[in-house]
Amino acid sequence: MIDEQLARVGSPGRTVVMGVINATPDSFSDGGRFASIDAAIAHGRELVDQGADIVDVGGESTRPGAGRVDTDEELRRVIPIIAGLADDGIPVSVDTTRAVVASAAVDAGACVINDVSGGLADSQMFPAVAELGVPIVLMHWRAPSDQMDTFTHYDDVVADVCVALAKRRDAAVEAGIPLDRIVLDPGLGFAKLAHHNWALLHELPALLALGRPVLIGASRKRFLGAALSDAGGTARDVAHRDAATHAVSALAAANGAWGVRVHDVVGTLDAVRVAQAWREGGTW
Ligand code: PMM
Repeated sequence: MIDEQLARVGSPGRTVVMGVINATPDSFSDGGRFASIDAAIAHGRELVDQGADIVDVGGESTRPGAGRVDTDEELRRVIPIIAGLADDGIPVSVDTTRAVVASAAVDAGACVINDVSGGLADSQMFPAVAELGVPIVLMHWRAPSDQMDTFTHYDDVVADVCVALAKRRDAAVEAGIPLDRIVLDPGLGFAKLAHHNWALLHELPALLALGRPVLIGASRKRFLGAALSDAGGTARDVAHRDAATHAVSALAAANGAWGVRVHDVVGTLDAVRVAQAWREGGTW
């Protein structure tokens, strides 16, 4: 079952396309904060014009090795962008591991919390989200970004991730978040080597068997670059990974993913629409 609020985002009759807005220092490096906020809001509108169902706004980089930003800075980065997009009626999720940021984001108009730590980074996250009454994405996470590359040992990555996600799902329910407001995400690239990511994609049905919608975030990630290495073994650079991202989105959609989190919406929307037509097999 899908909660009414999640259904607002999540029932376009195909896999949901979540467009990414990273309000991180790189995006603030040119021309000052206000210009960047305006640019981020404009980019969010563009993603929706291109067909994104929801825009995910994050103010803290989660790339491997990244350090933390303080709470006030995270709030300064994301809240004006969320408010600007929500004022336009755009569904917005906030990519945060902090309960206070989640609460401020919902006050500013966000309608989904995307917590890459699955509630582990902040013990107040689940109680806050239970109170806020919004859906939450629980991603598989083992350690903060500056440590996660040392947490890549799994006995059986698919089984281990499923068990860990089931625990987070149950802990969220225990804290008062209704089961039908929970989305699960295997956390591709988070404390995972390339072969772990592929195993998780290959075994998407095992994740779906946890009984909740599944979000897949593969967009432009390192493991795609590695899969597209040239004859000399050099990985494909990040600027040329969108076709691979589209392929993953199509396959994820064809295999039952609820949503895909991507930077490039245009090609992704085509991919998930093709997957949907394929799944339906001409029965419309
Ligand atoms: N990946 C990143 C950030 N947030 N959220 C979810 N739910 N799933 C993900 O896979 C995910 C995420 C890191 O990717 P980026 O730096 O390219 O945004």
